Amino acid sequence: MATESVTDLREKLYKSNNRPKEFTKKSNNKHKGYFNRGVPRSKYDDYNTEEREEELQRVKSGIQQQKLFSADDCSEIEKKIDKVVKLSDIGLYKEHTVDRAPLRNKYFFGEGYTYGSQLTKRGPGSERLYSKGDVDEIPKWIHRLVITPLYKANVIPEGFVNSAVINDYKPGGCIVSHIDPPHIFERPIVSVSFFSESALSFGCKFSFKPIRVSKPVLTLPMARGCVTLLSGYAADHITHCVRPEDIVSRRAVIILRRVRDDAPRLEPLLEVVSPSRKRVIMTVDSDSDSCQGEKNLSDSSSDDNIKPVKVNSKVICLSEDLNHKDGRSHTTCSPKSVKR
Ligand SMILES: O=C(O)CCC(=O)C(=O)O
Repeated sequence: MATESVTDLREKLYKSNNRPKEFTKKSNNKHKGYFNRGVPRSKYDDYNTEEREEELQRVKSGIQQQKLFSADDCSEIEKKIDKVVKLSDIGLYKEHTVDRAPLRNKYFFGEGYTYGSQLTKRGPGSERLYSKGDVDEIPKWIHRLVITPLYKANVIPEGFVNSAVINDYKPGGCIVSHIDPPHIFERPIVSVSFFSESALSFGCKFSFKPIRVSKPVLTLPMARGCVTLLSGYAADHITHCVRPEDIVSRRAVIILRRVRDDAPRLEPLLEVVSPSRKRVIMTVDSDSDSCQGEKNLSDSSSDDNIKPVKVNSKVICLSEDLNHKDGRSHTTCSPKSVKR
């Protein structure tokens, strides 16, 4: 299949906007919506001026910004971010620490969680924290260079942060509209921007192929070295996003949050080698309340506390038969799994 080499979503936007009329028309008939030239409409587009203004004030009431990090501070932190990228490139982080996408990479420290297409059951409220230890710890430099200055400036209480995420965007990268899951994260949501100025937009609707974003209720500038706090209405009642057109050169953000004590969590996985040399990946059922509504398939197991699982839609329960006649090891995939 011929692939178009497009590394920047802004280029895609430009190309689709400048398609010859006839081609666009024809394509519209054949592939309804694919070459839709109109931006999507959000519910806010139906608001009158007064309603829009009221909405804007509600959003603004939940936003605080402060320029806390100097250009020198930023340079030092940016070097550390580059180091994180290098460590990731040579594979030194745990699997769930790093989430790669073509135009943005995410690095989860302290806590990580399932979201978006990683979810077997999709949608808000389905997000789950990974098991303790499934992502790398918050690097010391994040504590020293970012978190400590924040509590010294009374932005957050000492000990508040237990999750730090670095988003590293290439030009034209984006994050679609979302609300940080309230069952996972306390408020406020704190972020600090690096490398270049960008913007956080509120109340946008996205459409795809080509990517399009509706008119925001608010586009909040995110300057290099600027701290942004979202709480109340801005965090809980309106979505936020980063539009592709607002990342014009490399930008990174460090998002500092507190995971709730009662946030739902996936159970830890254990790899167990049984005496019969069957290799299976199992969970320790340490808290039966965390499996509410799940069909317990461990009944036939000799150990009620362990059961095979399916993670992120992939069957990972393997049975390794080492006794083939040809002497080679064969790995077969057997669907002995339960859905999370
Ligand atoms: O890049 C930003 O400033 C916001 C990112 C964000 O909202 C997220 O990763 O959840």
